[in-house]
Amino acid sequence: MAPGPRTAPALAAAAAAAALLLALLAAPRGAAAFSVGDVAAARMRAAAAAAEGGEPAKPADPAAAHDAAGAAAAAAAFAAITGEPSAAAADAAARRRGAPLIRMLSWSPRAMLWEGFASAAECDHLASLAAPHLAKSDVVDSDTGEVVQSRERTSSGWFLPRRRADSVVAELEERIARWAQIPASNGEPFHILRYNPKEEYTAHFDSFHDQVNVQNGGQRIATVILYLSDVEEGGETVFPDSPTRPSEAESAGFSACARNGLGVRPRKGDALLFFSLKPDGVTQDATSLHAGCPVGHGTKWIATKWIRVGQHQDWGQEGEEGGTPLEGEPSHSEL
Ligand SMILES: O=C(O)CCC(=O)C(=O)O
Repeated sequence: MAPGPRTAPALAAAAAAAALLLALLAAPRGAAAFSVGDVAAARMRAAAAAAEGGEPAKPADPAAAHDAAGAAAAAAAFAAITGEPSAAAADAAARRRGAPLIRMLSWSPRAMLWEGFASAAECDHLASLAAPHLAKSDVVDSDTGEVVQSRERTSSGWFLPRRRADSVVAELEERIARWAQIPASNGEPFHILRYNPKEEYTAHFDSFHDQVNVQNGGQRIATVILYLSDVEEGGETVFPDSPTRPSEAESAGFSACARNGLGVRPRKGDALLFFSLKPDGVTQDATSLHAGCPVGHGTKWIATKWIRVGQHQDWGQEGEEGGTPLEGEPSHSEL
């Protein structure tokens, strides 16, 4: 069974951590910037000094002293909240417990990854529902409303029938709604895509740049991409205009395409949530431009959930068969 929503202790810990961060941000110069690495280093220095029976050496610079005090306080709070000495140890412990592990990847765009969002059985179920229906991907031209074959998305795809026809689908949609904190009824039906080698989805926005597509449910505010398969090589999702870059270790094995931005490796069961609108819910976030890199080796399966600011009109019509592209695919001529 896939992990459920965050537990109350985890929420309390997150709130305490946020409070600590706010306190540090509100503190005078020198106190705001710290990383988990700084925190761990400060703790180790303090522990070494204590073991030797002395006080930690006092930095000459008052701002540095303030930093060290802030870092030590943050480290103590982190350890008290998580019971773990470092973020890496907390992650490892969370994995051992089977707890959900959500990583904030970037603030521009706002993007986070939930590792192990769906079980292997849930992923296989979605792929097997789609497999008999896959057709070369279409897009809807925003100017003419015509369904045309996509040159930008060379994969094959299928829109799942409406929810409640399938309890696995309904459960995944509810899980997404809890995570994004947006009602499930604002979501378009899942769109399942399969990419064979060399297939890709070139850079595009999920938000619309026309007045036609927003008539049903308003603008797309967020997207969840659920990876239904591992991919041997390539097939990463990439945000080329994000200023955030993964570390060397995180991007080891990435294709050249994924290195050209903030890359996310497709891993079966992981889910990527990102926002196409800024927190005001209106302004489009230019850094949400993204692409599905060409697959090198293997086959990539994903299920995409586009989420609107309002209720999506067809929601609740049960028993409708999928396979018909909905309006709402942005025309690349306008991007
Ligand atoms: O294949 C990917 O990683 C990206 C898919 C995508 O951009 C989409 O479905 O909107």
